[in-house]
Amino acid sequence: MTGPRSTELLKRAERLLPGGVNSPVRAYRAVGGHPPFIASASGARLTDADGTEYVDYVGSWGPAILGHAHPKVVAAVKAAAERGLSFGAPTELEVRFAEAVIDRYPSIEMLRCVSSGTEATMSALRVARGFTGRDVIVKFDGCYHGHSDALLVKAGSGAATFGNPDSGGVPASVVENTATLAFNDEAALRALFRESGARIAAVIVEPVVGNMGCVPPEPGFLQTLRALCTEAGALLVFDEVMTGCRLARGGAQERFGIVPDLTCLGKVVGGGMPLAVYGGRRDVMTKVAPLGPVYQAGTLSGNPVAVSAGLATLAELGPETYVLLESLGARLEAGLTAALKSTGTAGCVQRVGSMLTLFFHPGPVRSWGDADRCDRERFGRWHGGLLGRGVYWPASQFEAAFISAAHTEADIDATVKAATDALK
Ligand code: HOZ
Repeated sequence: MTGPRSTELLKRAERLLPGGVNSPVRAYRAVGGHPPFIASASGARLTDADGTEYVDYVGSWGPAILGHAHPKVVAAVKAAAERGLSFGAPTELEVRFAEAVIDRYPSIEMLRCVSSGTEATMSALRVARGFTGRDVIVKFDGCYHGHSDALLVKAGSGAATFGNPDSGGVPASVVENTATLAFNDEAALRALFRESGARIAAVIVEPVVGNMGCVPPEPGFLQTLRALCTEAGALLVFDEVMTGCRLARGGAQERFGIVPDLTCLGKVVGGGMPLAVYGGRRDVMTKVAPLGPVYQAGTLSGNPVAVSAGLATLAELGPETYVLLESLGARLEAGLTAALKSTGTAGCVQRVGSMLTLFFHPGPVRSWGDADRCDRERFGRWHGGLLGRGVYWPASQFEAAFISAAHTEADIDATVKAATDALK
């Protein structure tokens, strides 16, 4: 039950905003109940408009890796804001930010800042098409790469949550060059490359899927993908908007030892501000205007306040942060797995580092075909039980939960207790 102030705000919001929200996964229609309206956040905790406090596992859908309102990030943002909010001109901060990203991602030789993950993936694919002179892009069912037209095909995240994996309003002609495959299906991948490899501009993939819940790649899958792309002259695009700087300092590509041609980053690199990145091989990125013919632009791209938040966040993410995130993640995974067992619930917990999902499916969940068979109704009841016990969990079976460096072992243990009680 949300409090009276959130309920009143939702009523006002529903008259003004579709579903009362500015992004569909924030609405609680897939889980029942109403979303609490958030008034403030600090560390691992959110406080809603009624003063109720929650331990947060959404983390703004990924950016809050240090916890909310980290003092150093807030100080950097304040200092930047006092120097001016936006110039629409180059700044030293952008150069330092690009250096910081490239230092973490050896596969990125040049990058462009944009304002959202959607822009990053859309632009990366435009560059891939411009570079290769080919039209076909390949994505995997249940992966979500933002809401640009060509990528809203068999999409995960909110699109899957609300039953619109192929969105309305997208002309068939726009998606006729988007091919889709099941994630982790190596045989289908090989077959597609055998038939159409010479027509493929790029394959875009979440190396660890977060947008159908957390689904890791099976051993060898990413390696096969890399080899097939290289052989066919197609570009491999890693969408690391969720995994970037989260699963390791250099993201999933460092963790799995794969070198993509292009990478998309967002969320963590923006430190909670609207900032994302696409970048990669120099010979590919020099096709971007003004060096090359592929056009892409943005008034707020590389915004100084956003870049300051990103730089301050990256500076705080040392090796010890990843050790901490791994151990907190393992603790939550073990606790939730025990909760499923002790309550006799058919479910499984899948985790990579600090990304995790409890699926109401006996598991393993290897692809969208598996995820789609989860017990959504059971997830909704569990979600409501968590919320009532002060745990703010993603309001969709098909979104990963995130742990931050501000969570403590005591938070995790209290969450496991709440999760167990909510399963009973
Ligand atoms: N892109 C985020 C991860 N699925 C969700 C945020 C949103 O769509 O609002």
